Amino acid sequence: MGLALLSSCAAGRDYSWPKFDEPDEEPINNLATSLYDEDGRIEDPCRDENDCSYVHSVHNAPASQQMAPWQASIWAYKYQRTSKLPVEQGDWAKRHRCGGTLIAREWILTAAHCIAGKYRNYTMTVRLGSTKLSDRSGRFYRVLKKIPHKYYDSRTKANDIALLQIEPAYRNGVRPISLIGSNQAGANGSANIFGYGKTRNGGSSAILLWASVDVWNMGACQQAYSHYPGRINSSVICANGPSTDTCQGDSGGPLVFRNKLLGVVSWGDGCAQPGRPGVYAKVAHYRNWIDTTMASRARGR
Ligand code: 4AZ
Repeated sequence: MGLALLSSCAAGRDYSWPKFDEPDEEPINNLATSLYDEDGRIEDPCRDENDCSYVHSVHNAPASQQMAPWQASIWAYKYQRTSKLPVEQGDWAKRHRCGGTLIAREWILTAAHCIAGKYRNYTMTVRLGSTKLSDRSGRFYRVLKKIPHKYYDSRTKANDIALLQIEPAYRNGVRPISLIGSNQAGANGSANIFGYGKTRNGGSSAILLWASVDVWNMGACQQAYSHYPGRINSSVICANGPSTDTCQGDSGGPLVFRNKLLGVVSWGDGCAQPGRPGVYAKVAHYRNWIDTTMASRARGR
């Protein structure tokens, strides 16, 4: 009887528990899988409370899968070895390069700079269902399409937003996040950041971290970045905390406001520098682009 009740509930809702078995993607032979960052460093910053990451506050914590069921880690690598660096540090290494956010079963929202420029000809795969880079949890999903915003400008970082179409992700613990409504476009107050990016010590984090940040008003942020005229406008949101910020490796990842996606990690002057907040692509501003891009691809165009 209990079971019947359960299944009738499930039938009425779009429950997305695994419909089929999803084996892990086969490891790719002859390819190094690496946890090192560009500088060959990696840390698990929360071994010691005091050296936790930029993505860190007094109540800092490693994030659990439940807290961040939509967090993606974008892994990228080149087939050809292109530098003299040790394999595990070079372009050849298959490793975490950027964050991303699952916004629909087959769509990841990320930053354009994560897939443009030198990353254009990297092979990419998206890891979901995991909060640790170093174990075998979660699963890698194939990237079917990379769609940077048409007007992304690598110099000014304008329109630093992109969509990745992946194999549909139905897996326990993996769930898309809702996008912020335009009525909350001017959200202020505190929001949360998540990522595996650089920490206070300069290395990447092997575990997903989160922290709280405050959303700035646009005028204050324009002043903070007055040396970059025109870059702070209604298409971005600025946020940081007293000692928390996103950093390299967090790019493409989420800024979350009341369980909704508010921003996409884009750029900033350094990391966790007082008076220099992180700059995020504002999801509400790109809502049309996101919706129409997903819809047209879904119709196969
Ligand atoms: C980066 O290099 C980067 N403090 C990302 C975020 C911020 C700075 C740099 C924000 O990808």
